[in-house]
Amino acid sequence: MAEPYYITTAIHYPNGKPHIGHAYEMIAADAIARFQRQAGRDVRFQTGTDEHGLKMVQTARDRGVPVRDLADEMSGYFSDMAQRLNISCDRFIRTVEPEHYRASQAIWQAMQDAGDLYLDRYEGWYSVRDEAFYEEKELTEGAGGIKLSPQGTPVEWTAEETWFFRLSKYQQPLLDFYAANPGFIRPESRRNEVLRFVEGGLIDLSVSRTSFDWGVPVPGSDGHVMYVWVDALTNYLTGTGYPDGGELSRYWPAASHIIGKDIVRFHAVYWPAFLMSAGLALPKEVFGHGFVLNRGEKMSKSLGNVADPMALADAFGVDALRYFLLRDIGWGQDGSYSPRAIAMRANADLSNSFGNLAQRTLAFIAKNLDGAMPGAGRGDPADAALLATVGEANAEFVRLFGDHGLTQALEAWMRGVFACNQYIDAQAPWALRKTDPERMEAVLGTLIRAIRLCAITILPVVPAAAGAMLDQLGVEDRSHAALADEGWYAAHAATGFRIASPTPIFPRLEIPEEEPAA
Ligand code: ME8
Repeated sequence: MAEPYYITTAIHYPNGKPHIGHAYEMIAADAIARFQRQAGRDVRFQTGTDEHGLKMVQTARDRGVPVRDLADEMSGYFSDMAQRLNISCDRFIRTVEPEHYRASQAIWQAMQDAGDLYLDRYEGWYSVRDEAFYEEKELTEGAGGIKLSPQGTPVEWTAEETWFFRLSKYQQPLLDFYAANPGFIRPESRRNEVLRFVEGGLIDLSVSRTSFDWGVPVPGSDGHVMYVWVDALTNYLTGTGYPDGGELSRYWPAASHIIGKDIVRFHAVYWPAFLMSAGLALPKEVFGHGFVLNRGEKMSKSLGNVADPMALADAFGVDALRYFLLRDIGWGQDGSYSPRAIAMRANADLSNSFGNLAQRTLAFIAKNLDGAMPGAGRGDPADAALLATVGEANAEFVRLFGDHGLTQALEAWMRGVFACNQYIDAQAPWALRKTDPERMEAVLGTLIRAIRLCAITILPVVPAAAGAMLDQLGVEDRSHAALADEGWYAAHAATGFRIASPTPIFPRLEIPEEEPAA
């Protein structure tokens, strides 16, 4: 049986249309999901929308629409985006689903049965934008004396009777858990932040609200809805059939929660504490990625400086956008994007290097060999040397990508592509056609082998384009195991497969002018 691998993104607030940060998170998680499928794991991949909470209520009020209508409309934009960006999720979850209410009420009940919930009066600071409670000592003062959260969002004083979760009780169990599971919070910098926060002491957490009703009702407590983060985090369990069990329950605990750095505390502190309380297994890993910045500034729906990922996909193509985000924004760090940077990166690596390599080789074979797979010809040590270099580069990709080195993995992959381009220029098969056709066959055969390896390797990042390239080559098995299949070429040639005249896979993009500084 293949090892289950459950990967999730955060579920996104649909209080506005998705921005490039949301696209980034979905794309990265999708690439990892695809990679794990190639590695032979039994992957389950979930994304979705987080539709309750005060922020949704306030946005709906401002727009003068019922909150459910707002949620339905906006959630649709997120699922459309997932489709457009080729996100291979098995489930797009919405927290308004009845099944999710049941799961949230079940975990609540389990925490209550554990004696971890009690009623008390809450008085403290709340940020609607973050949907988070903060302690006085965490706040800073902004312009005009307004108090700001550590995320820089305004906080307001709230006072109401609420349910509390005994978070304080879990301080030591959490610290013990982090110590025993050093890979639980990644990257290292986020782990250190969390350790400092928990070591500083945990106070009990307010987990219900009475001032509005847009949320999951607290079982047996009229007038209370769950604090949005309780229900939001539970989406990961809902997706595995909790509390009923069943076939999907094999996916719990999750292998990886992919989330942004601003919500690490919820995933690495509150979530494992809730799960411990409910007697459930803890996820294996929480990865806090960095932020996509627009000219060095944070983007958010509330700030209104968002980039529309759909427009970028239309302008440059989905695969160019996917490749850029994973290649140019160091995985785990913040990074900036601009339309110009996307086009430059896509042209340099995809069109001019990889695409051009494949196009030149396949078109030449289609034209001069009538598409037949080149024969063995006359080999040369340069051929084996190229295949060794490409093999190592791709093996390095697999090693790095499997351990969250996404950006470095792409650099390693490019080294293989670069070696192919050097080889094709040095061997110049077009010249050999007249002078040494036997040698030409060996060169072209070597290139086909190398291109196949590079295309299989890069498939999780640019699935449509690399998939089309593998179609042109007639490659069926696209798994990691296929990378080690030395017999593929001979077996494929023996089928009589012919390469058709190829259409370019990575169009060269027009480079936009740099936009003037704002
Ligand atoms: O936090 N760059 O939802 P959200 C990269 N509903 N990632 C970004 C980003 C940016 N500029 N802006 C946001 C929520 N993100 C909750 C999550 S999970 C149980 C509930 C990331 O719509 C952000 O870090 O505000 C988060 O991981 C995700 O997008 C959704 O953010």
